Amino acid sequence: MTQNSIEQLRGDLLAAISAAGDSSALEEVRVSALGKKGRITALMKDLGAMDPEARKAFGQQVNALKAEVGSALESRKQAFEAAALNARLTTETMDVTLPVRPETEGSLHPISQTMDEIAAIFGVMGFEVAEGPDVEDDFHNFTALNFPPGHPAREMHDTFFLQDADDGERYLLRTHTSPVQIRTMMNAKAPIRIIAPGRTYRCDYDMTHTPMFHQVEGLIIDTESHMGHLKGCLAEFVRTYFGVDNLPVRFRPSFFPFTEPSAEMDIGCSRQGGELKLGDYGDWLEILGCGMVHPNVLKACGLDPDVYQGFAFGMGIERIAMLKYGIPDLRTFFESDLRWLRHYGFSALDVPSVTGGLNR
Ligand code: 2U9
Repeated sequence: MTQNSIEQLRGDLLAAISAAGDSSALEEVRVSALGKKGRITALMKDLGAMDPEARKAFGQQVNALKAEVGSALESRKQAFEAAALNARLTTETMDVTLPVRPETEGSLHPISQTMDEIAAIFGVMGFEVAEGPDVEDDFHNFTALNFPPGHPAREMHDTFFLQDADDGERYLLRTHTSPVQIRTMMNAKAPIRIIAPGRTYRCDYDMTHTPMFHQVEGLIIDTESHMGHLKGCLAEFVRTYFGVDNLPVRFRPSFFPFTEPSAEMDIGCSRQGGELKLGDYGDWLEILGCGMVHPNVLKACGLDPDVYQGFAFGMGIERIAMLKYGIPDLRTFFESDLRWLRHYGFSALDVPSVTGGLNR
């Protein structure tokens, strides 16, 4: 092939590229030039039969042609893509001022709604939400929380253990969200004011227990918080959450390894006629556990119990959701029954807030 015919080919191909009306026409030009049987590809094949001197000079010309045609194809391709995008942008419009359709399909699960409500109430009191892993080790789930070595909760019977790990550590599914507070105490500086909502796991299944359930726990660590603050904080919580201003509360002594003293809190109710009503009716319903953080727990987290103190509490989220929303059966929370979800679900647009309304 001569110099002139390379020039001729160059002119033909560049003209065909400019003349291509759309991307499929452009693709045809590309294949005719650079495809397996393309005209530039054929030139490359000719190189093999040439003597070294001629091959060098001709090879450079063919390579230059290939690069020039390649970049012309690319810029024409980009021009088509930009034109297609512009066409879409002008024809596909969206009116962002339209109101949201009321019949949106999805809804918030009552557990998510209840967690949001809890976070809104404690948020106003200055608590932050803390999270941690579902898979924990023995130290964060038990040892640091002052569980003695033979405590029944540590046994296979109650706890889901994972298969033995290579590092010799015994991993498990957390049986409460307390490890989150342990991790926070070990990593953050006092004062600490957190709630830890999340999934927890226990090897139990009957009318009132599911192997996975949700808890929220709270923790305050500083140098002066005491049982009086705990009572005020939790009374305020239940009155706001249930929307009953005069809801009576009482505290009964109890025992947990991680708190001393420990207590259980009851709220006022009535069970007359088989119907449960919350309020000042003379009867009592247990709602949560609480206490002052045990000195051994403070020590395990590197805090001096002669300087730091604080209170903690814990409650089951399914239980307080069932009470507020009249959901009679715990197991239905996890059945993914669409009719149940439509009935008990919440609109994602009704974001709970203490001032904006928590109780529909
Ligand atoms: C740290 C220190 C103390 C969290 C607490 C309870 C009492 C409690 C149960 C309620 C119902 C769990 O879901 S339930 O079965 N919880 O009664 N929880 S005090 O105390 C802590 C946590 C972490 C570092």
